[in-house]
Amino acid sequence: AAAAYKSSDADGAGPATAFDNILSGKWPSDKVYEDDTALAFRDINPQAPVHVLVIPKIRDGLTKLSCAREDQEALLGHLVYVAQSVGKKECPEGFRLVINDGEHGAQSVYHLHIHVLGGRQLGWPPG
Ligand code: DGP
Repeated sequence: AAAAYKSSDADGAGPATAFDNILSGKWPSDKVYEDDTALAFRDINPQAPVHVLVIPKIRDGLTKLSCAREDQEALLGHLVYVAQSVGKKECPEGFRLVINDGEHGAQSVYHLHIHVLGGRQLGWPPG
């Protein structure tokens, strides 16, 4: 069974985000995958026909990728694994994973998330 999310899981490293409300069930989300440590749901403002966000259920300091600690390597690997499984299933012709980090990375929600984008031909480089 998936571990229940508690609002006290949010640490002092950053304010609560919209994703806390999704994890607690306060706000609805279109979930595509869930396990003990990861949740995947559709982005509210999709930039492609498939646009899914993969997040850790417990932020534990991961406001952004560059806050990662060495003891979180396995969790990061798991999130990438979940992201590729969503991409492979929903975008058989290919997809892109994106992690925006900080201001220049155009990050807006400070709870680590991997964007899974696909369902159309994507351009390169991104803006
Ligand atoms: P980023 O710029 O990388 O921090 O992307 C944050 C993404 O989160 C952005 O594409 C919109 C999405 N988002 C923000 N709030 C919500 C929400 O309440 N629900 C869902 N499903 N997505 C959200």
